[in-house]
Amino acid sequence: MMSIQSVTALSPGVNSVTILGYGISARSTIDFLLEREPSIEIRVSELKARDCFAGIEDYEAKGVRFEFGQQTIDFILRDSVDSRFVMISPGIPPHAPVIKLIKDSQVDFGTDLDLFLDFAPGKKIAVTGTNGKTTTVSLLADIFDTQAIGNIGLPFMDFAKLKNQEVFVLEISSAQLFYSKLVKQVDCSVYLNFTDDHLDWHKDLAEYRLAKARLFEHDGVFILNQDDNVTASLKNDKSQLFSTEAQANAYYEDGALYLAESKLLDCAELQLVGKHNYSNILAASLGATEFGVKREDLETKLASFKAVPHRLEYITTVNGHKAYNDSKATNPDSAIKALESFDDCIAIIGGKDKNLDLREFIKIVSVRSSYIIIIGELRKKIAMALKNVAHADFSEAETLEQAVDLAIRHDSGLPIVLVPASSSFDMFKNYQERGDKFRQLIYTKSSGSCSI
Ligand code: UMA
Repeated sequence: MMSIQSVTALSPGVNSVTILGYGISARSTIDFLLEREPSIEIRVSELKARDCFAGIEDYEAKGVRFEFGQQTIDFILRDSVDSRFVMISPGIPPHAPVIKLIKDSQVDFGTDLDLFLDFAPGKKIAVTGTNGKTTTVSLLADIFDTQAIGNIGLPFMDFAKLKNQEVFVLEISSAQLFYSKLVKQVDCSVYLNFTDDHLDWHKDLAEYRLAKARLFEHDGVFILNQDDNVTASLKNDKSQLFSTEAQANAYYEDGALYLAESKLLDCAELQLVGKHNYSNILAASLGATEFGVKREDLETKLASFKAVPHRLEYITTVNGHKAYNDSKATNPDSAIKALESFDDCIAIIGGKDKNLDLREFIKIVSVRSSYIIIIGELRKKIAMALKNVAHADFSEAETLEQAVDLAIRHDSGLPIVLVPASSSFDMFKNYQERGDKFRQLIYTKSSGSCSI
């Protein structure tokens, strides 16, 4: 049986794990520990009320103990045990009161990423960056015939269910890096880009940048975007660089992609569009090469790879409008890149206010969209800003359905793009639920079951 000992490079002999937060990372970790380490005591402390969750009794019957509606040090550290590991879910920000309790208590803490790195065999390639992570890890996973794990939505501790245990493809967010202790154990890390994001979680941009940089403290290979000052600043002797602006280890030039100075593919052969996607493909190509994938196999995979859901995903045509779902555009920079793929469109924007600088986004959305519809917590803030843009035509909508109706009624035939530039948590469980709802609304209305 594997042991949890090496997590306890932090403190040997852990025999109790307390998990803070009861989301999918927690459930995956509980399942793994119950099966593989049944002697370990498991506790879960969650701020929301018990009735927000289902299936608790099954876990309780297996000995898992829960605290709901509050997070107390009394519960978290109850019963003297030889050694305890506290696993922090990534949704819990550093300013949460429970984090102060943990730090003050000096107990060992980390994340499910640490548990994964401790238990999982095989090589690990990890991808971070503000935008493009999902596309890049999905492409890498396709190349390695596996599923990507981590921030993409399949928790790290689900690794045990994957068929390919030789290479693990990890999507890692800054929150997952922030609390991690063992992140130096990855073999190769990829940094796509760095822009303003997550200022509702991190205290400032410097903290966000430092958290990302933690993925580049190991001795393996760094794959870095040469076009981005922040990522390029981490360059060392072993780095592999990619660029869509100039020559590098992998680069874009005149409508084609190059690897090690010879042509890989013409962009016309790819299913993905947009320079930001070429950048993701170049990064994945360097990663694949690093782990020994043959060039002809790589070319075949690249040519057949399609856009992932919620990433400029074409849905269908409704009332003469092509509809695209870019619900994964959860920050202004990502939304700008999506908007740059259209000369003109109807943009559905807005969501949770993350205190980000929206000025550049407001400028681009008002140039690239003949009509803008704003939803969510950011509605008033964006409407105020657009009032100062002379030519901007915009409306506010209470719900996503109202927004879709307004878009469909516009008689321009322009593409409709859901491009929120913010996260979804004000109206939806996550960006997937927002994108799924949008897709479903478009399909319903295109089949004529709703009067327009
Ligand atoms: N909670 C507390 N105490 C607090 C604050 C929160 O107990 O002080 C509780 C919440 O009520 C919640 C629980 O913590 O019930 C866990 O929240 P979580 O969001 O960390 O839960 P998971 O379901 O485990 O999801 C996490 C990632 N969530 C976040 O980073 C916010 C998922 O990324 C990720 O897919 C999953 O782990 C598997 O690795 C989502 C995300 O939005 C998709 N990521 C951000 C992004 O992509 O922009 C970073």
